Amino acid sequence: QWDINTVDGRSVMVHLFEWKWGDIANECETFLGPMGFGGVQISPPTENAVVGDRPWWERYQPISYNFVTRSGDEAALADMIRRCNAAGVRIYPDIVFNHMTGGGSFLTGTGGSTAEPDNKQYPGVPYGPNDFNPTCTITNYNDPNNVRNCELVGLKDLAQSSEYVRGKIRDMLNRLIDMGVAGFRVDAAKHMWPGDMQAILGGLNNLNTDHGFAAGARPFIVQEVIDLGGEGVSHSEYLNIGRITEFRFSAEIGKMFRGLNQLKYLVNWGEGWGFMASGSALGFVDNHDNQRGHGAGGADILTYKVSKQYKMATAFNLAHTYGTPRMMSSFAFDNTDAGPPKDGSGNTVGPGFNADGTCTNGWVCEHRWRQMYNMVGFRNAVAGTVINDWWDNGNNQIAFCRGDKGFIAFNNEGSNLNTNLQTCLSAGTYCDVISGSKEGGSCTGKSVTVGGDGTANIVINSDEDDGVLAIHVNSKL
Ligand code: AAO
Repeated sequence: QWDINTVDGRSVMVHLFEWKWGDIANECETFLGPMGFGGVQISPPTENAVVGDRPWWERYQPISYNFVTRSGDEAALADMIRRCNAAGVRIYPDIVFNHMTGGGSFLTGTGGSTAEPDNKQYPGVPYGPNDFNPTCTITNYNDPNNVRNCELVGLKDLAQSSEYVRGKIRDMLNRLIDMGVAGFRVDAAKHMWPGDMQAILGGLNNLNTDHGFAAGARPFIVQEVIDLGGEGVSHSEYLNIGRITEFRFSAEIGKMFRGLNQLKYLVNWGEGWGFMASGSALGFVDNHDNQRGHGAGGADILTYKVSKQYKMATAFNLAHTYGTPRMMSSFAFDNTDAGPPKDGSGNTVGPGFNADGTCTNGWVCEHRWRQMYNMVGFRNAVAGTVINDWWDNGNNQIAFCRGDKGFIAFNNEGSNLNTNLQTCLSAGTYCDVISGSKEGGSCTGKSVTVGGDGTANIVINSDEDDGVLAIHVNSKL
């Protein structure tokens, strides 16, 4: 439940937030597979309540366990999972089972199911009043009972202690496993009792061998537990269930590359910073909540809007050994409630693509930025190595090797980096995969010449588009 179950040689998950299933299937075949991505976190597949102006967060208001949302119906979901698996890209649905939708006397869902939240009636599952905890509101994050037995922002709180409720949730997850998913993000895990989650998740099927998973493989689990310390619920209560979102990673990496901390302190990034053990953690720069001020992390979180620092932070995440990394891929927004680009009927309008591969129609597609997808290649190339030959200038210029397979340097200072550094690579000329790509036999960006002693002159000027330089065995010219 800690292994992301990627195919050999791949390791990076990208969250294609609010993408439609058909678009993800195409993306797996034409881009993610060829670029070496390991998997995709998808938005919740279960039917949700339709909310007024179609905010993104309506997806977190389940109305039934039918697989029909603005991303597509069950047939499209199954087709996407099959095509992505065939392209070597795994699928991890975001799953909401802490609660059902709140918000009114009568609501209709994206698949036509109805609900009476005020009466706790959800005939589409079906759930009735006895399947929920008594009504109360989460008001005190220091009180685990309040956090787990009361309603998060008015969302009706399911009683996962009930065998009936556990069975309904387990059946829904098993349907997805049988369709070929590789695991799940468990939404609002902090708001459920670990024992109840264990009871539900322990009963899941093994992954479906028809989709290329090893016999006996268990679904990957990443639990959303926001724990920046000092609250009544600790992430440590969830360590035996699966991985956990390390929110301190997101908060601290944001401060770091915003210049509120010095890069030299990254030397012991990870457990050395008091983070949870690497094997328990999912590391991320931003997520769909904190990129827009929801959840935790505040104003220091880096997003696509601060692109130079964001690319540096992402490159660091992908170059580092701590945790399993997840990359965010967004639609552009100013209004923090705004849902994905839509047509006059409220249907999601998926991305189009420019000649250079970047996205149109209001989609940011960070994962299609050269600096991002080339770091996926870097991470795949250095798999199995450790971090060695750390260098820093005492401030905000750092560099390190990944065994004899890769080398990366960062400059977050107002002055240039221009130094001879040990790259740990064999002699030759390498293409910096940040400023360009290796195409045919040549490099569209900066070239780095490594001498027989492994050293090279590394230059990152402070006025360059990117404050990072990365070379690896597969970028040798
Ligand atoms: C919407 C409306 C509501 C309405 C509701 C029902 O916005 O006004 O009442 O519908 O009709 C998403 C949106 C919500 C939305 C919801 C349902 O974010 O705005 O409500 O869909 O449509 C907590 C949870 C965490 C949750 C996070 C947003 O612990 O699980 O809030 N994230 C997930 C999803 C998220 C989704 C849901 C859960 C619900 O990723 O997209 O909500 O399915 C503290 C606690 C955190 C807590 C935050 C925010 O954090 O520690 O656990 O997160 O507060 O309440 C510093 C502290 C940090 C603190 C933070 C904020 O950073 O260090 O600990 O400040 O105070």
